[in-house]
Amino acid sequence: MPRGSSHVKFIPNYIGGEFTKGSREFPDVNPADGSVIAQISEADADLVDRAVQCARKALIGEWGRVGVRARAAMLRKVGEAIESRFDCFLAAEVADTGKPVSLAAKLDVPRAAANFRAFADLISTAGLESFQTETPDGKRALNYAIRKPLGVVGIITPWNLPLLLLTWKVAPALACGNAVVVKPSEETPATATLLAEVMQESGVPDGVYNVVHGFGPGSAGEFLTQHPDINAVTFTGESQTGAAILKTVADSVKPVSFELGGKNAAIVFADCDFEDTIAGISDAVFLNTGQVCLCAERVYVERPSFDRFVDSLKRKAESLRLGSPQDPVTEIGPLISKTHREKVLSYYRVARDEGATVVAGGGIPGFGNSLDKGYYVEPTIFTGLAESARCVKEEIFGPVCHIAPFDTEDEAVQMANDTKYGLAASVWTSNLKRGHRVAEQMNAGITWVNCWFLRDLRTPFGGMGLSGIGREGGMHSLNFYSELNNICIRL
Ligand code: NAD
Ligand code: 6OH
Repeated sequence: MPRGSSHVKFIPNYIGGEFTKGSREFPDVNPADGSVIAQISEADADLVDRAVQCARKALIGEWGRVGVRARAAMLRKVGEAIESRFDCFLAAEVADTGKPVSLAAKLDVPRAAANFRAFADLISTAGLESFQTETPDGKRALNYAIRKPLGVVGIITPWNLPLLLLTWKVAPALACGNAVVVKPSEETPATATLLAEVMQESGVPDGVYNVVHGFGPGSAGEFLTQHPDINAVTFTGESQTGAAILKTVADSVKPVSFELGGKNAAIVFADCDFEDTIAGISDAVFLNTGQVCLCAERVYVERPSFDRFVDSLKRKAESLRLGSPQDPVTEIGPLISKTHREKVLSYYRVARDEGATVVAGGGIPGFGNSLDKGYYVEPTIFTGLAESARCVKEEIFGPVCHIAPFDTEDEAVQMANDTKYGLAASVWTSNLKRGHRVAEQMNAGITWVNCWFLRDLRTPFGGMGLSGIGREGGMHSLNFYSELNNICIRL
């Protein structure tokens, strides 16, 4: 990768198989200490246009003639190449996000390789429906569908699981024969750019995978979604950004797939396996410093267990090791940015103003070293808020939850569903009949029983309400990233 000055890395765009410099640069900041780790090259409207044209050229060139078997083989190579450069991806992801190295090593990088493998397997075996048709007036026909690429897909992703979420979309898009232009988050550009090197090495033809860097409005994100020659947009990020993108693509009626925010509930019954539940809820609230769209920010606990649960989760929260992302024992890193920390701390203040009891945390930790310049906040637990409080209604996206008691199953279901979002929920009980009964009533795209963020890449993934449009995962991804052409042959 080309380098800028001798001190910081330079992160270029990747267009038509070439690492390309834009006209402006902006800094890539390490959230653990506020230091500048790289200069990122911003793509202007001309460069975004060039990326889209290169993608289109690839579709009518060599890539358009690559069959399913060869595509699957290429995706497997990409998965292997990610694994053989595991340490590079790990270092880049940890430096950009500030997430603990132990987490990125078990979650982000392995999932990126798994995403490519899963869609290589799926596209190799996926069939389509066919029907032998008999009409009322006696005609006979054979109907069958074939899968064609959508064309050029714009992929826009957030900063919380940068490589995992990018590859979750790139892998099925390429499996279906599309060419992509990706716009990773301005906060976390490194791994999308490293992936470009892997694409080159793995024989993916030039123009099939393009990366443009920059921001949303008035920058690469908006230039991409406004571009008349893209055929679809797939986006993961905030609900209000999804709304802005929907408006941008409305006039040209482009297909969209949106995975958006959440205000997810966890329901804990008194008969749960208590220790497992505390460990599970601690992950659900605090993993990745609470910056996972699936995180539980609302925890409802059956009243007989409420005091014990609050006390145990408090002890767990206070025992979590905050520290340098590079330290293998660190469990909690910083938030992504200064601005995001201000947002999270403003919710900590709002909660107090709304009358919350601060059970744990609520402030900024002190380290007495360079980490004090990082964007850390304490893992935080509130109780005592009304269900109408802003901190119970709005997505905070930090290491924080509110815990409220409930008396009946119906009351728990009603409180959990009282949200405009609908991404994920979890139910904790040793009564599996009840686990199913409650899960079935959740207004959510995904409900886990006695677990959280346990993923099978073949299952439908997405949200309802403000949490998204459509589902990806397994065949749902293949169906979004393809045009199905039904052919009817008169027999
Ligand atoms: P964001 O919406 O601010 O940014 C996401 C991406 O969109 C970035 O690449 C950004 O540059 C781009 N963008 C912003 N405005 C744009 C515009 N007008 N046009 C085109 N592109 C634009 O989100 P974020 O802050 O990076 O991520 C955090 C949010 O993402 C949270 O709300 C979280 O819940 C959500 N999220 C959802 C999922 C999911 O699967 N449902 C997964 C991860 C994150
Ligand atoms: C949101 O922050 C996490 C999303 C996770 C996935 O999209 C996934 O496929 O696991």
